[in-house]
Amino acid sequence: MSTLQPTREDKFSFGLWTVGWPARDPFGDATRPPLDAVEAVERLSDLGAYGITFHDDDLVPFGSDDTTREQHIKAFRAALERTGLVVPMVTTNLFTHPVFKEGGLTSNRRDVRRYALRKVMRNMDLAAELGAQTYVVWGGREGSEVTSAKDVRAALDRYREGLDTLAEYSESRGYGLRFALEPKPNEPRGDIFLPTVGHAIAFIEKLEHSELFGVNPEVGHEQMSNLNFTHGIAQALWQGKLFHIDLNGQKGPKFDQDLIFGHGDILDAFALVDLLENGGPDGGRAYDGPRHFDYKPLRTEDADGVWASAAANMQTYLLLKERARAYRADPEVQEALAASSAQELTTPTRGQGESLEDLLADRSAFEDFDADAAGRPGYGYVRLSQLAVEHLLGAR
Ligand SMILES: [Mn+2]
Repeated sequence: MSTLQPTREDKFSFGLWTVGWPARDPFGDATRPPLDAVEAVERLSDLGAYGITFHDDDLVPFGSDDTTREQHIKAFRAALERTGLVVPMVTTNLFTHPVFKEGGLTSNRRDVRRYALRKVMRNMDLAAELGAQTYVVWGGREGSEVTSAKDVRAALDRYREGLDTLAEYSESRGYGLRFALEPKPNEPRGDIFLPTVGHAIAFIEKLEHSELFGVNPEVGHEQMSNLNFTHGIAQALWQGKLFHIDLNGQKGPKFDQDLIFGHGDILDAFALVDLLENGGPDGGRAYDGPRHFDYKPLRTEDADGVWASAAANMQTYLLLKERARAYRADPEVQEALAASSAQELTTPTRGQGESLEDLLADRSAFEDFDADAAGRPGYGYVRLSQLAVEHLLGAR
């Protein structure tokens, strides 16, 4: 294995539910014992992570009484203080308990929606107490199997009302949380509302406090829709809406595989890390938030395999970061980029101060333009693509 050592500056974080997944799936029982939250904090810290995140019910089992709840939180907080691990993000489980089988914030039943709101708000208190800045909302049960049974416009009204209420709560308590909506097309519902990054960003514009809302795109979730994840991230960045990111691996449109980051579409993972690390205006980081892994250690693995998989996520990210840097620094890559006119895309299509009438009067733009000649030369993308592959394979 590679010897790249993650540091806190890399900002790697993990969900408690990832390393803690006992590997129960729809067809089989758990293959691993439950993992204590304190052990998760200690092991992740030892491996070089900087943060840990959780759903309310990951940390405190659903239905625990107040005394038990306090004990869990106390032990967790002590482990954080001992290790220096932080909690950058917190989220709510609105999907496991049968009460949410028809949705949380968009359930047809009003009492369920009110209960869901209160469940989120209680956990927001804890999030703020632990210093979290981001609150993720994944509406896994917000959707339907029977399209005709659900008034989607009414559901979106209720979704908006629920999120507006949560933002109002955060503001009224001075928590200063930013909310990140996590899109997913399906699973566990047949169809989930806000299925892609694009749907979520459009929906956010309709919220009262839209400035407090962004997205938390997950690699596999977009790829389940057969979409280009890096394009989705680039648009989220362009719109100022990349509030958080969930890294993992997926092999095309099928069930949510939650593989180790890079263990699905490695070329897209390479492009993604290049964008995140080198895509800023100064060639630096385009996104400075947590590099959060939301994956599942394979069901075939024992406890050693769980920690090996946590390390593998970070190793793969760091290797891709190193490869992306080498790729950018390679003179041949720069030459190929220049040959493909890549830089020219940053030049505005209209000249400075060029009016619409000027554009219409410019005969070189249309009447005298030789479209056939302009259509002849190639862009040399094969060369660029192969250079990326050679860098990825360590051949350069
Ligand atoms: Mn996720």
